[in-house]
This record gives sequence, C-alpha cells and structure tokens, in this order.
Amino acid sequence: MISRRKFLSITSLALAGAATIGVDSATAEQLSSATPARTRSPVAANARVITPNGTSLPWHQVGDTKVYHLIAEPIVHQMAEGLNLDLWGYNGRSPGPTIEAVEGDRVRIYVSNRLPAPTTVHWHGVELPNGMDGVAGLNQAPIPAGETFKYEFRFPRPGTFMYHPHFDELTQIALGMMGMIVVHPRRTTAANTVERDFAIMLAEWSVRPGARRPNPAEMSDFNLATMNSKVFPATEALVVGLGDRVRIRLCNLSVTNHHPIHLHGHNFRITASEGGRIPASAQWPESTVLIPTGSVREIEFVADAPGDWALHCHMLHHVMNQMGHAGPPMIGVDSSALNARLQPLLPGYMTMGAAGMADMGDMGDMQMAMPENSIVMKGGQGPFGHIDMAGMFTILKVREGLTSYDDPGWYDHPANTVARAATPAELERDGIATPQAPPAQPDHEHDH
Ligand SMILES: [Cu+2]
Repeated sequence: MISRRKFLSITSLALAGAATIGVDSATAEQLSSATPARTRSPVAANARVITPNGTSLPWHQVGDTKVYHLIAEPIVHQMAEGLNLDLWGYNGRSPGPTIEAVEGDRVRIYVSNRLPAPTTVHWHGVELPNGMDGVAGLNQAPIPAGETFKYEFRFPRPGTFMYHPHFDELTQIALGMMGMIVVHPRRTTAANTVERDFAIMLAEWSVRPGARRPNPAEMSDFNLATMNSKVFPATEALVVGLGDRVRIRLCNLSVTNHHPIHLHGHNFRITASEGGRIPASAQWPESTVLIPTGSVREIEFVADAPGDWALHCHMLHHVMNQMGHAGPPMIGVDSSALNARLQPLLPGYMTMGAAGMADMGDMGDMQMAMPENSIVMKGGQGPFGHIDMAGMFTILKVREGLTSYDDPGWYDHPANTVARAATPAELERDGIATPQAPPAQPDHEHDH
C-alpha cells in the first residue's frame, strides 16, 4: 500500500529526471503542489535544485529534525577525460553533495573526518548559534582525524549558502573541500518559483601538467578554473525548455579570484546574494555577473531564445586549461624554419602561437608530446569544429518541445540563421570591398 504522500514523493522524483536522492515526502509534496500554472516544460516542474555533474546529500527525518551525514575524505576526481586528480572532498566528490532543506528546518549534520588531518565545517552565510559556525579554535575544537562531530541548527531563511572547512582552509579548499546549501522557501509563490534551478560552484586550481595533486601553496598562478570541479567539455550542459523560468545559483570558493560569469543570448536579473533576496524593484538587468570569492549570486531569466548558448567566465585565462605561459609571445613570428630544423630531432615538434593560440586545442590530435595526466589547453568538439574555450565554460541548451531534460545534442538551426562566408553577389550588392589577403610570409628557403 502506498500513501498519497509517498506517491507524490515518488512521482515527483521520477518527474525530476535527475537521479538525485534526498527529497523527503513533505518537501516533494510541497514543491509539486506549488507547480506554477505557467509551466511550459513537461517534466521537472518542481523547484528542486540541479547540481550539474553533482548531486544532493540524502537525509532522513528523526522527530522534527532532518539528519544528514557529511564525510570528509580523500577522493580521486576526474576534472575532464585525461586529468585525474587526488583531491580532498565530501562523500566521494568535489564539490560535496548539495545540502537541500526548507526554510525553518531544524537540521543535524554529522561530519565524519576520514582525512589525514583535522577539519571543521563552516556554514557560509547561514545565521546560526556561534558554537556551530565552524571556525577551528574560535568556535570549536577541530574535528580530529577519525572522529565524528555533530552540528545542529535551524535554517532561518531561504537562499543559497556554502559549506567549507575553517581549519587550514587554504589547503583544504584548494584541494576541493567545498559544497553548496540550498534552502527552499517554505511558501512558494509565482515570484520565487522557477522551472529549472541550477547550482554551480566556481573554483580555481593550480595543477602542474602531469601532477595529480593541486598545489595549495599557490597564490596567484592558477591554471584550471572549474564549474562544479569540472572543466569544459566535461561540464554538463544546462538543459531548459523554451519559455522556462531559470535560476542559476553561482557560488565562488576560489582561492583568490572573482569570476565575471557571462551568459549569451539572454539577459538576466540578479535576484539574490547569500545575504537574501533582492527586492524586485532593486534588481537590474545584466548579461554578466561578478561573483566575488566567498560570495553567492542568484540570477533569473526566462529562456526565451532557442539555441546553444555559452555560459562562461569572462576572465579569459579562466577559459583555458593548464596553459603554459612562461614563453615569449609568438604572434606574428614565422617559425617554419625552426620547425623544419627541429622536427628531425623531435618528431611532431611545432612552435605554438604564431597566429594566436586557437591551434592549441588540437595539440593532442597532432601527437605533440603531452605530459601524462594533463589536458590540452582548450575546448572540445562542437558542431562547427573546435570550440576554443575550456575551463569555466558550459552551455545553456534552450529547446522547444522537450520530452526530457537529457542532453538534446547540438542545436538544429533554422535555415539561413548561421553566419557563413559572404558570396561575391552579396558583397557586390552591398558595396563591400573584397578584403585583401594577409601579407605574404618571408620565404625562408633563401635564408639557408
Ligand atoms: Cu573566472
């Protein structure tokens, strides 16, 4: 026999499509009954948060309290195919599972420490009793290796928060210990309900090509920037239906940097920080939002433009992977003679960057020697060739008539809506002079 409440819980989970666990029946019922009339998409109409490449932390109810278990532990994490790292994380992953609760919930969170070092957990942005705040030495003794501590408090208000250690925080966060907290509003209204709700943790890492362990001593020279600890093309696309209201919760626990996150094809409103929701009258439109380190910004928009839209950090080094930048700038340098002389000695050798760096994503294909366990600087294959960006980059896929939120593949453009080479007839019609070919390179045969 299955109760109505249980049934709602199960259907809600099935509809959600994303195989996450942890919705309790009360929350599921509350969320499904709050489904807005305006929903356009056939599935996942509830407000459960989606953590791309991640998941939510399971919980169970004991009396009036939701009980969770976080496990701090060493993990092996794949940032992208070909790059496996030894990190520290929570419950087998980085970022740790997203903690979901409802405004007003009393929670008890057990933290087991399987690290070789002490740790604590700080609940970043949450108002709670001072002794639950997690700063080692100030608010509590550190959790020794092998022990389990108990945190107990109430989430007083809805919003997006973060969790991370406050013991040797530089080492522990730089190695991957971070997670997100989403507290849903107890009362859902048309104004605070969306069809698709995503949570993305931004972070940066210093990993020498070939190394397996990020360098926590790094102060400024970070060479990997990630969304939920993945670099493109390993970042999962954000799939939404045409007309869906979309929220993206952007959290930043980078060691040093702020990230201006830019969305193509849409503008959005900045609707909340970890400090609370911004009144509608004070929200302003943007296409780029700066997420300072240690901060949360929520953005919302209606996905009204079908297509594959880039969502990425606009710090341009943050959309590159493991770039070597110790050499001199090479743009405009003719390296053909050097290449010809070195190739007999170093098969496959090529001098990089003479026409910019767009060729570097193909290094792997060209048999250029790469250190083991490292990734090419840039990008992945797209429908029109190589996508030049990697790192902190993902794709918002807006589609009409979705039957599921599985990745729908590349956008199928309507006829005559893709930029292409201009025809001679078009150039002539519009009075555009044919561009001149670039200046010829010097002929090095004569140099020998
Ligand atoms: Cu950035």
